[in-house]
Amino acid sequence: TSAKKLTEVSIDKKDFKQAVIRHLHSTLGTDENKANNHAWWKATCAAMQEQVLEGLRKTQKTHYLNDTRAVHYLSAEFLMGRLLSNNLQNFGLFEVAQGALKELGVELSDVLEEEPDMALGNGGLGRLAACFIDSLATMELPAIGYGIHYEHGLFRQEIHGGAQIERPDSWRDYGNPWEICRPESIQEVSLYGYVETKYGDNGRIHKEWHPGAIVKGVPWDIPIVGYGGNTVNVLRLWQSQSSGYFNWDVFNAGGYVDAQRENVLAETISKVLYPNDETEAGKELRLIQQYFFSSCSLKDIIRRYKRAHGDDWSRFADQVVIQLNDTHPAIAIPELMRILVDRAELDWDSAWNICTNVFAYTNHTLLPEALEKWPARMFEKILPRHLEIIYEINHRFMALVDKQWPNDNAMKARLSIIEEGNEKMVRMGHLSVIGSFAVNGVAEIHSRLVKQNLFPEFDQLWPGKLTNVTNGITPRRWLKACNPELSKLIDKKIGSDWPMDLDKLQGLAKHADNKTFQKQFMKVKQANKQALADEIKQSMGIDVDVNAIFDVQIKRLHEYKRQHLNLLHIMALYRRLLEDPDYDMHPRVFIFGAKAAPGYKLAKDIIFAINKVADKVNNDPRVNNKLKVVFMPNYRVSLAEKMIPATDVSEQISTAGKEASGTGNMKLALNGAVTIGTLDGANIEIAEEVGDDNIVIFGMTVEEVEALKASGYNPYDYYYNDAEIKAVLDWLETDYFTPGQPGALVSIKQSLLEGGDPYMVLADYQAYSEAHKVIDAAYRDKERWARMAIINTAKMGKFTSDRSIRDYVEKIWKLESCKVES
Ligand code: 26Q
Repeated sequence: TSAKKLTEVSIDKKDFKQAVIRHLHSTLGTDENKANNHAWWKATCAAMQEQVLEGLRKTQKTHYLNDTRAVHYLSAEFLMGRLLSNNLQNFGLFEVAQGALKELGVELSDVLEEEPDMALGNGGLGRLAACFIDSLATMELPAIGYGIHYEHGLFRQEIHGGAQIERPDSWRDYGNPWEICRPESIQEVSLYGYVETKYGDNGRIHKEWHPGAIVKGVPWDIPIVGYGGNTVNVLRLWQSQSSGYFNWDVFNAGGYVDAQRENVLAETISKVLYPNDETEAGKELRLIQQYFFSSCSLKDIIRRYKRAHGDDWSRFADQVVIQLNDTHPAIAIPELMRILVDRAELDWDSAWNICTNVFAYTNHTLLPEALEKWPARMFEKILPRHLEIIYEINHRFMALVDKQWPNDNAMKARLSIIEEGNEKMVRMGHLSVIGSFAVNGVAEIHSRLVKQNLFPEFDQLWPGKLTNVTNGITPRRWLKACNPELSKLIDKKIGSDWPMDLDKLQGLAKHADNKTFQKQFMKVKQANKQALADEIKQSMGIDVDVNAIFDVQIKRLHEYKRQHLNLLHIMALYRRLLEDPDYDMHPRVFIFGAKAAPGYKLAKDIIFAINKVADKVNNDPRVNNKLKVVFMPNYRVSLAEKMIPATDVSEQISTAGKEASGTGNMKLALNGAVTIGTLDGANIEIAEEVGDDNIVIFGMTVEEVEALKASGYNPYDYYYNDAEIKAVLDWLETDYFTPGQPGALVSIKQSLLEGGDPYMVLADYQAYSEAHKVIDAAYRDKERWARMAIINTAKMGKFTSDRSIRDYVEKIWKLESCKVES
C-alpha cells in the first residue's frame, strides 16, 4: 500500500538501511554477518527511534510554546502489544523498512516477531487506554498517558495437560528499545506514618503528615506516534525505587539488614501487574501501587504547570484535565486536595473547586465484585492524611445530601463514601463521582445502567454529570497493520484515507453484492485463515480445514462472558454427530483464547474442560472432521492480531447487562467477522450499525434477565426439561473426556445447577443453539455470507477510537488540537 501521504517521508530506503547497519555496529556491537533476528529487530527499532525522537522533541517544544491545555490519562494498565510495526506504519515507513531489510537479506515480518508484547494490562480496560493514546496522537491532541512501569506484565500462560500454568512475563529482559529513562523528573512519594495537627496564630489548623517511608518514582517515557500526523506524545510509566528513607523510630529499632528489606519493599511496588480483572483483591500492595503512580503523576503534572504559571493556581483547571481510567487512580482526588490544602495552603473550598473541575471518571463495570472498596483501617495505615481528607470530603457531601433529601438516613448511608458495617470501607466509585465533573460509561446500554442502577441518586443530584462515551478501537492496528491484504483491497476500492476517517468504509457497502468484490474479499479471508491454520499446526500440531467456519471467542475467561455456554454447545454438536453421523452441519472450528485470573478456580476449570473436550473431539474419527476445537495458549495482543483477520464468526455471548462494552467485538466485525451475540454492551450499537440481517442476536435482554431473576430463576427447570442440556451436563460428570479421572469436570455442572447458574447460561442455551443454526445456514450460502462479511467491515466506522476521543473532547475534555510542523 502507499505510504502515508500526509507528511513527507522523512527518510528513504537507503538512509534507513544505513541507519540499521550503523545501529547494528555501534549500538549492538555486532555486524551484518553475525546478527540474528533479535539483533536485526533491535537495530531496526533503533533506526526507527531516531525518527520518533525527532518527532517527540518537536511535539514537546510546540506544546510548551503554545501553553496548550492537555488531557492526562491516568491508567493502572496500558496494554500496548508490539510497537515496531505500529511505529513504522504510523510514520509511513513500513515499506521503506521492508525494502531496506530485504536488501540486507532479512524479512521484516520475521524481525517483527522478535518483539515481546508490552503486556502491562489485563484486557479491555488496558487495551482501551492503548487505543486512546494512539488516537490522541493521531488527532494531534496534547495528551500524556500515566501508568506503572511494571517489571512483569500479565503472566505468560502455558497449558500443561489441559490446565493453565502461569509463568512470569519478562518483557524487558533483553532491554526495551522504545523507553527512555528520565532521572531528571524523579518524584518522591510518602507512605505510612502519622498526621500532626498544628494550630497556627490566626486560628488556622494545619495538618502535617510525617511519613514513615518515602519511595522514589522513576519515569520511563514511551513515545506514542500518531498516524500520519507529526505529533509524538508520551506514555510516562513510573518505576518504584528505594529512596533509602524509612523511619525506623516509628516502627522499630531496625538496622542495616532490616533497611535492606525495606529497599526490597520499595522496589516491590512496581514489580508485578495484578492479574485479577473484574475482582477487587483488597491487597495492601495494590493500594500502594495505585497511590504510587497517581501521586507521581500528579506531582509531574503540577511541576509542568508551575514551570509555566508559577504559584498561580487560578489557571490550573484551564490547563489540566485528568481522566481516571476506572477507580484505580481515584486516590489522585484526595492527593490533589492534600497538595492544595496542606502544601499550597489554599482554603478548602478553593481547592475543592479546582479538584472538581479537573477530574473526570470512566466507569468500566457494574459487577458488584469489581467495584473497588478499601478497608478504612488499611487506608489509615498507609495514607493517614488521605483518609482524613476523604472524611472531610464526605462530611461536606453529607451536608449536601441532607439539603437535597432532609433527614433521610438511608439515603445518606447509600451515598456515603464510607460504607458502614462490620468493617468500615472506602468506596472508590463514590469518591470518584463526587470528586469529578464528568462520569462516563463505555457503551449506551452500560451508561444507561450506570445512571439507572449504579448511581441513580448521583444522577438526580447532578443532572448531566453522568454521560456516555462509547468505546472504540484504533483501525491503524486493528485493520491496517494486522490485516494488510484486506487493507490493500480496501485501498483499491475506496482509496487509502479510511484509517483516519473510518466512516469512509461505508463506501464498501455498495460493492457488497458485487460477485467479483465478494470473491476478492473472501479470498483475503481464506488466506488469513490459512495463515492461522499454519500457526495452529505449527504451535499445537492440530490440522484444521480452512473451508470450515472459523468460530472464535477471544477474551479474558469469566463466567459472565460465558465461555462455558460456548463449550456446552460444542459438546452438544459433538453428541449430535455421534448420534447421527450424517448430522447436517458445515464443518466448524471453534477457537478460543483466554487467560484466567490465577485464583479464579472455576475459570481455570473451564479452560481445563475446553482442552479436554478438544482432545477428545479432535481425535475422534467419528466426527469426520466436521468439528474441531482449538484452545490457543497465551492469548495476547500479538496473537489477537493473527486471529482476528482469520475469523468468520465472533462470539460475544455475555449475559445481558454484564459486559460494559467489549472492544474485541468491534475488532472482529471490522475484519469482516459476523457476530453471534447477546443484546449487551456495544453489541447493541454494532447491531444498529450493521443491521439485523448482518448479525445474529440471541438470548434474553437486560429486562428479561432482571425479570427472570426476580421471578426466581431455577436452572433445574432447564436441566429437567431439555434433554440435550441434561445429557451434556451429565456427560461432564463421567470420565468420558478425562479418562481415569471421573468428576474432573464436575465443577462446571455444579455451578450451573447447585450453584444457581448466576449468569443464566442454561436460560439462554436454547436460543444460542438456534442462533448457531442460523449462522450455519448463512455460511453455506456463500454469496450471502460474503455480503454479510463485507457489510460488517463497511459499517464499523462508528467504532474507531478517533470517534471516542472526539466525543471525550467535545463532552468532557474541551481540548483543542495543536499542529506540530514536520
Ligand atoms: C482491581 C482491583 C485490584 C486488582 C485488579 C483490579 C482490576 C484490574 C483490571 C479490575 C478491573 C480490571 C479491568 C477491567 C476491564 O478490563 N473492564 C473492561 O473494560 C473494557 C473497556 O471499557 C470494556 O470494554 C469491558 O466490557 C470491560 O469488562
